Amino acid sequence: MPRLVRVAAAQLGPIAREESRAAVVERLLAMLHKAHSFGAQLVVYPEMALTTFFPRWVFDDVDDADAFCETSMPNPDVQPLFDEAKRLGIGFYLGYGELTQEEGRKKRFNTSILVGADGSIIGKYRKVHLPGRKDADPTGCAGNFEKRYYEVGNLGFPVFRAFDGVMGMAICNDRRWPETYRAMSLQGAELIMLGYNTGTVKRTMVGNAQVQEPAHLSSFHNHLVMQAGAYQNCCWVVGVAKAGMEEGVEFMGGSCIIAPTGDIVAQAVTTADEVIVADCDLDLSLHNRRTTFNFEVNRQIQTYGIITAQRGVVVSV
Ligand code: CDV
Repeated sequence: MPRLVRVAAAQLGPIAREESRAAVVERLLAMLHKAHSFGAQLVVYPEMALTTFFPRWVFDDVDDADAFCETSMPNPDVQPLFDEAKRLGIGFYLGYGELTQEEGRKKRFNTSILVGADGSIIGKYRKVHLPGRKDADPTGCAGNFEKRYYEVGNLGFPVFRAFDGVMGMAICNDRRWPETYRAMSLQGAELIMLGYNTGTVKRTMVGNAQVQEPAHLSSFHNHLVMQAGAYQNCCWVVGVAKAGMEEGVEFMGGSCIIAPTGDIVAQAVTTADEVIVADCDLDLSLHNRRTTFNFEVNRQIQTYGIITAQRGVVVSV
């Protein structure tokens, strides 16, 4: 009997700064209903799916970020999503900014949760690989200041037994790091959900000149890293965008569902609210897990120590 999970990727179009949580939740509900009409059992929403992507801005007072974060989950604004998903018997992944008190002080995390079909929170993940800068960028190239507002996630890369398999979560920039997928696949992850907010334009300074990355590369890299992560780790990857022109920044779409073969089996075609679905056979990974990527037989862990022993490159001559 194959372990089939019908998964929906619920891509969001832009969220304006003044758009209320209640209005956004209405949009999430509309997509939940569409996903239900497609027979989905699990819906994956993007990173920071309740508000605009505020870390594009440098607030002089970092505490201005609090207004974009949730102090409890569910809370009255989000409760309708929990209630309706439970009524329909659908689980979901939801990304949001989290504001919490830990170790006697205020902390913010870029967080996602996995909610079961019964409406209970199965697990939480806090983004590990925070991109961007802490301080304003005098060159004007930077468009992401997550390090200014968020702490590095302190929950590791946990996996959760749910939906007849082993589920993992990641958030946006995490998808570019092979360690993300491997840390979860070593715990048996069979399906990794990740939401993202990714600009289509990347600029850097070369000498005194601003240089722009060729336009096609951002969406190429988006799929490249997720397809490689899926294939090398024998797991499904569901990558879901917040897309379109949001507060003057163009976010890429390209939300997709990727099989353990590395194949994209469903892909969004718009940069607006859009639902795509795929039947994810969690047993599809078994062949590779037993052959090429039989970790137990083939990993040479005695040679990998450097990966956790040092952060950056050391060139010895
Ligand atoms: N939200 C993100 O994590 N965005 C990063 C950008 C800044 C590179 C990403 O990896 O898509």
